[in-house]
Amino acid sequence: MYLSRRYAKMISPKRRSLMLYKQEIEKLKKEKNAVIVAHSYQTLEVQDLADVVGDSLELSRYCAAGNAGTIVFCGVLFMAESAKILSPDKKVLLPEIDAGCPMADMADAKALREMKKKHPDATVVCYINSSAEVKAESDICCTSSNAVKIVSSIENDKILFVPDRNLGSYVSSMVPEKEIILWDGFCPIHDRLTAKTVREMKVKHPKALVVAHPECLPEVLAEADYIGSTKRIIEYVVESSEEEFIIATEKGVVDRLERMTEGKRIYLADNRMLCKNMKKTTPEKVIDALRYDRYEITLEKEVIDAAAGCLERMMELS
Ligand code: CIZ
Ligand code: SF4
Repeated sequence: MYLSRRYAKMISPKRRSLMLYKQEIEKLKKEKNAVIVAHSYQTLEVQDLADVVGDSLELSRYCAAGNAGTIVFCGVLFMAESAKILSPDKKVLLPEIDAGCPMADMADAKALREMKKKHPDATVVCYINSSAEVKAESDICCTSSNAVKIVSSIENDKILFVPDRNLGSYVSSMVPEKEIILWDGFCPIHDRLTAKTVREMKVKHPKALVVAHPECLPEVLAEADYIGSTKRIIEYVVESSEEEFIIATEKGVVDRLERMTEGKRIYLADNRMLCKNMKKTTPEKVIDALRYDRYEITLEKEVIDAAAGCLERMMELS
């Protein structure tokens, strides 16, 4: 894309620099045979640079299926690790090395090994929001889209669920016949939303439907009209004939929905539901990732092999 001087003067400096970034990114992508993928919690500016926007599993699957040699993963560390596990021969780059996930950091492999010793007869199910090492110690992975299905399909009635206690307790309410031992982890962004705030929002917007992510507290889920993963939340709101929604998940989903649903009114349940780690990636960092091949995700072969088994068992069942 060439910007004529006259046209360039008519647009805002911010938009102009974004257009120039896009130009340079396209050039670098061709040179490096690269793709850019972005999670729905990324800023719209970053989402606009991506070849595909979605949840962690969709994005990892997209990367594994394509033939790009380099993947720029705009998200947080566990997501880029999952892409590397499923595409070990590709170069996976995380543009911001400090973009971690506090919930994933609440479980480490050593502590999980100790917990497994206490419950040797339990099947270990790990949420995709976990490190590669935790996946390598687990029997099967799940996402918020398929957690109920995965746990239901396990023959064993005793499950150790790691690390999200809120998603785990939601699954437990849906599959009451299983004994589910919960790890004490949580997402600080979803966990800070209270049922009181949701009730206040309902009073302010009495016609709105409450749509919540299962990482929210059980008391919040009790107030919801619909519970689902980011992908399901987006599908539900887009397809619904209703016009007003209170969204209980990270702000990026609200930004995306506002664009996708003209005329619908979309409210974030609590303005504090903003994941700082997800917002660390910027267009400048995406360009630098492509220019300087940074920051490359590397994992030990044994970790990749064991974690791949955990992810592949999930994919066979979903
Ligand atoms: O799996 C994902 O991408 C996350 C973190 C949440 C979701 O519900 O999609
Ligand atoms: Fe982790 Fe929560 Fe941020 Fe998702 S929103 S990356 S679970 S801290």
